[in-house]
Amino acid sequence: MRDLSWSDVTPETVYLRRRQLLAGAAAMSVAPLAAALAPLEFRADRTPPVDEVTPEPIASSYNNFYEFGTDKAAPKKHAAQLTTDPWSVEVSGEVAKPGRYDLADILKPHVLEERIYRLRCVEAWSMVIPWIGFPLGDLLRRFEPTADARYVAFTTLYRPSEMPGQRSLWSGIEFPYVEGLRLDEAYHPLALIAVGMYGKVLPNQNGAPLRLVVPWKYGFKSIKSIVKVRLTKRQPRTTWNESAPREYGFYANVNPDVDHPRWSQKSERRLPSSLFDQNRIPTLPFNGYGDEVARLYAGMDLRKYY
Ligand SMILES: Nc1nc2c(c(=O)[nH]1)N[C@H]1C(S)=C(S)[C@@H](COP(=O)(O)O)O[C@H]1N2
Ligand SMILES: [Mo]
Repeated sequence: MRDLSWSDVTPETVYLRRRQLLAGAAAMSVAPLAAALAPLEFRADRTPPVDEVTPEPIASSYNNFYEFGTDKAAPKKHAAQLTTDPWSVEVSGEVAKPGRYDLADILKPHVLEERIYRLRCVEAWSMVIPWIGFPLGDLLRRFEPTADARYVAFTTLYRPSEMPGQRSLWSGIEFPYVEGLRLDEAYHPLALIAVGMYGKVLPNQNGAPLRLVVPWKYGFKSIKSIVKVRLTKRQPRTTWNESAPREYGFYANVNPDVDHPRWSQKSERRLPSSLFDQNRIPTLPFNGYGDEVARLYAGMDLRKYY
């Protein structure tokens, strides 16, 4: 499965992957997730990747998930203790249908797709991951946002008993982790709610049981282990922007022309990367998704709205 390219994703492999996903869910004893996934159809995505898929062991062991520690190896080490069943998502704000939705109800109507997306961390490393999920917009529409809804805000689980990073005084950010998007960004078909990767249920360290993936933005927008979704009139607060406003903006579109104050954003280390072979490649505007998303920002000064 390592070097899976787009042309390899035939209906059979997609079918196989669905079975693996279900088997994975059963093996991980996430029974409700397995039950919720069982009736789902799988559909292949239309966005062809141009790069090679990152080896799965790297994508599941080199993580940013401050709830489990700031070290890249900490999430894999500690996230096994996270309970992802039962899980529910509280939907509130500018919607006609607020409420607390069980994970199974969240997933039920959606067709899962595999989408191979680049993930570009602001720390200048990147990966290419075959995600499994469905469009965020399809989920939001079910809650019937009102005419006043202009943004969507997300919150990660706050459970210090299972998240050692939330008990630490050293993380540099406040918990719970929060993120947000403008509603038109959220409705863009590339914005994904992911529940799996590499044909399996998401490992806890990658944000189980459900997370956001916004491939044209820096990784920190892709908030993990979501428990709250709120539609708002005003731009919501976001964790990294509050922690260091000069370094991390609300928009966070991948932009090689706007340097991080402490390092360049012109290139990235495509994992696997080592001391001897950094595997450095140029960073593309909007992480390479400019043809699809640049129109969302027409007329905006992207140096000001970084
Ligand atoms: N709740 C939460 N979500 C988070 C983070 C985090 O620390 N906490 N880190 C973000 C950052 S900075 C990145 S680069 C990606 C990393 O995703 P991955 O570990 O699945 O590759 O998750 C993002 N989502
Ligand atoms: Mo990141």
